[in-house]
Amino acid sequence: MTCIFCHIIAHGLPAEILYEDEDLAVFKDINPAAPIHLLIVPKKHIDSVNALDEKTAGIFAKMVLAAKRMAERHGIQSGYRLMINNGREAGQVVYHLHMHFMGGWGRKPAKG
Ligand code: DGP
Repeated sequence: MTCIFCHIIAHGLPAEILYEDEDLAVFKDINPAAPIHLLIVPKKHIDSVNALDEKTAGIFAKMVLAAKRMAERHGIQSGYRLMINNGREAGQVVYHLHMHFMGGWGRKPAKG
């Protein structure tokens, strides 16, 4: 298994996993670009949006619903950003489909 996200999903590599079901895992991005930066990742290995087809595209709706749940859990329904990099020119680095969930800009930083 060479895919880093497959390793995380299989609990073979550490990650802060916030949510998991039979189809998806959600874990914190190791290099956050927002106060809350999560990755919403299908458990089945799919390289990218380019690799989706009629049979597998249903996962996309589940990813968006997971994002909605994460926004509710973090209390940031007022604003969050969902982003998918597809392909090298767009900056995709990890070739296991994932949606970036970013938000929390309006939150006060924790004290201490
Ligand atoms: P992208 O450019 O869309 O392929 O984004 C890949 C993201 O994955 C990037 O923001 C950093 C994150 N990432 C890479 N390796 C790891 C890792 O081992 N653990 C975690 N939690 N995130 C990772």
